[in-house]
Amino acid sequence: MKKALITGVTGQDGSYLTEILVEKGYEVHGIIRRSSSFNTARIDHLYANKEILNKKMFLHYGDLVDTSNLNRLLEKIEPDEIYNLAAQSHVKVSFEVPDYTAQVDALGTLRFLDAIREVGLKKVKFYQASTSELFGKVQEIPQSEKTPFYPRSPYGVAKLYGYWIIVNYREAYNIFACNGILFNHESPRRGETFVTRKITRAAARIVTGLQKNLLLGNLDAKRDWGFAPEYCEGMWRILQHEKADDFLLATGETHTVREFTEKTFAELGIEIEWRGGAEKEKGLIKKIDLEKAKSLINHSGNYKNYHFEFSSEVKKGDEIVGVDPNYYRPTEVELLIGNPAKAEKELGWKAKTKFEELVRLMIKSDMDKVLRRGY
Ligand code: NAP
Ligand code: F7E
Repeated sequence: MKKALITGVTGQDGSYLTEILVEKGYEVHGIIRRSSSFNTARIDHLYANKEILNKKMFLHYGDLVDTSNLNRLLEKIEPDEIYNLAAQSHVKVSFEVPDYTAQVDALGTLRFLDAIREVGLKKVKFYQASTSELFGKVQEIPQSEKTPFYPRSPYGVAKLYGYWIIVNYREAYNIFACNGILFNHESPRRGETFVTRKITRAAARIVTGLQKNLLLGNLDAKRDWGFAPEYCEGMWRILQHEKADDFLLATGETHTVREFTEKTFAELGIEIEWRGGAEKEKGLIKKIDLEKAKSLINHSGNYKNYHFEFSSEVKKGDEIVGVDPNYYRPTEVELLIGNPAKAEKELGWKAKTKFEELVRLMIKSDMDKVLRRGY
């Protein structure tokens, strides 16, 4: 039985990767942080499963800023594969906490690589969660593994250090260390402050009367959005490649935040009309089609005979989207679109879920949560 160690196991990707590796027969060890409130919601279903907890999945307290803790865990677990997913992962927040972001995202990677050397794990394979944010102010369209980097945030710069320290330790010490340069990947488990989930969650709350409107920042930023579980499977494939190397995972399509918003509301039968510009721009309800919303909800199978109605507060002409400049970033990444040709050819990996399907599965999940739990 192979042993994997995952940092960031409580995050979006960590939770999917744990499921994938358990399914493949791995013994999975996850590092969790101490928190003043519960932070294990994404892995609670695994935790509650008696066949999995302490049989196939083991949890350990730790933190990427604690060197002695990492050394002890590596000595105790002796993993075959390490997936370093832990990070202060929010780009906007990294402008507020740049030092901490560097401590975790840059030096955390170094601490881990050094712990591998210290403990003498010669055969271990190491996956580093690198990111399309390395491309920042893009030097080429679309971006590939060969495109020069130009990060635009403390997060991007910290991850750039992580990227290069992986390459350096691979070359200097022959460690099997790989970068996965992953473009944005989303899911129903995406954190609620990232834009996709913020939109689908707000839309579900607006049509049910729990929230009045949705305030966003830059509506015209473009992203290459894929589906997270597919990208986590790609991480595993990267470590199974015969030679340690760096790979880019993306869909090859790009869409604006505005399109994501329009598509989300369209799934609920709401057509948006945009008025005004820049900070004064507003999204108003142009048309409402209740049957469309009903078909989305009933399609999930959970609400076959459920009589869904829009909240009485939702009417034609309502301003349901607005712009709040507080969500702008001091330096923005305007356009990302990846070329995944190398991963497709050498790993046989391909993004299957494209934009429309991604939006649909996320809004369906948030409608389900609102109707089931009323959150
Ligand atoms: P996420 O949901 O924000 O999860 C981050 C994880 O890191 C959480 O488990 C968090 O723990 C943990 N963490 C944060 N600081 C830590 C520290 N000091 N020590 C130990 N653990 C710490 O992120 P994600 O979307 O799953 O992304 C996974 C990784 O891929 C991250 O490194 C991210 O930067 C990178 N990435 C993500 C994307 C994307 O589109 N999702 C794309 C490219 C790269 P808590 O649960 O306790 O907060
Ligand atoms: O922003 C714009 C925002 O925060 C996407 C992380 O997983 O992917 C993620 O980073 C775009 C940006 O993701 C709001 O300005 C508009 O242009 O969802 P996001 P991100 O910054 O792309 C990369 C690959 C990672 O590596 C990161 O870890 O949307 N935007 N209005 C907004 N963004 C947010 N969060 N909130 C808004 O209200």
